[in-house]
Amino acid sequence: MSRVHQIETAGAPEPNKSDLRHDWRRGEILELFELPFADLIFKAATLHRRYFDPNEVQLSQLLSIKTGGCPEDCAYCPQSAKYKKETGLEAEKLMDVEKVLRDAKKAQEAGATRYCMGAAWSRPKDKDLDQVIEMVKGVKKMGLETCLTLGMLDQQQALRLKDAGLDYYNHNIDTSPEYYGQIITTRCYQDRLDTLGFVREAGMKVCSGGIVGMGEGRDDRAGMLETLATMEKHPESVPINLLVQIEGTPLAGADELDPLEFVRTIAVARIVMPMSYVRLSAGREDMSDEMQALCFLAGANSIFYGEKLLTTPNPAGNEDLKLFERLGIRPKS
Ligand code: SAM
Ligand code: DTB
Ligand code: SF4
Repeated sequence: MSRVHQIETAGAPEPNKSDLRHDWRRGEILELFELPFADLIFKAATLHRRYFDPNEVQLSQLLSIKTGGCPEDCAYCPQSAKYKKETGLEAEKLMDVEKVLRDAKKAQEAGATRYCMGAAWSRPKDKDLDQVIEMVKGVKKMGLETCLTLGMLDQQQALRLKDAGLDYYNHNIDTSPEYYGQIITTRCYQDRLDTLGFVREAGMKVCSGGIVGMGEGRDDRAGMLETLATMEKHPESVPINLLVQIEGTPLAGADELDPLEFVRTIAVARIVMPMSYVRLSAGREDMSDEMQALCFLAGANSIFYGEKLLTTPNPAGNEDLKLFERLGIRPKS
């Protein structure tokens, strides 16, 4: 390793108290959003390299193990049964364990280190959890990190998943508490926080973030980050999704977010949660290489990898690797 590289990334592994805060106020977060762009990116990049190698990006691959037919009404989601007539998305049953394991193996061979399995459920039934646990065990045996996103959990279910060896549970808060009611009416913000509490108490790592570009204001983007950054322990993984607009869902046709505002959101997430992985999540198909490069500069250090998210396309793996090469980024091993 060159001396220059050592100096640049020789960050203190121990958290500095003034960096790692849990008492962020909305106004302070908004002040970060309002900084001149260069100042904001510099601040975020400085923290990024204090705690991470800025030239390393973690790769997570997703699979929808149970698609469509969901009873919730999330306005962005093509998998809600409520918009089925408009989206034409057919509900499928839970996938076979073997098929999931074959896909996980391919993801690993392509370079992913974490495998995330998602189900279009409001909450899993205990019977379904038996089959999902077999998937987790099989994927873990391959040496991949495991992540599930199955909707709300109760305390017992969280403990069962922990016992099965699950590493991460993903459950997004999606937006600010104030804007949430505009997006979902079938469950409330507190339900989400309760599930995250059970996941944390059970001893699993938390993956939680949200979506921007849903017509929310900057105050809501700040409010979403405030909720995450004031948790007793920050989520280890923070996915920031740019809305993928899907024909037939209520959010199709929403005003597009200024790409630089998206980059600002990534930078602010990096600043308020300096030790978390900030994932550039859904929406990369609509981002230029230059926009993604700015996001990495602003502190994003994880992506969804592989040509499909849950139901929508994602850039092909070789395209991502080409971009990494141009930027001197290495996939995290
Ligand atoms: N049903 C479970 C739940 O909602 O918790 C798990 C699967 S759900 C599809 C996982 C997350 O995907 C949602 O919380 C949301 O943040 C994200 N998501 C869904 N549709 C999206 C879209 N069209 N654009 C961006 N993100 C989306
Ligand atoms: C997350 O924050 N984003 C992912 C994952 N966690 C489950 C899902 C994105 C879904 C995008 C729309 C689709 O493919 O259906
Ligand atoms: Fe269901 Fe999850 Fe889609 Fe909401 S985001 S409709 S809970 S699959």
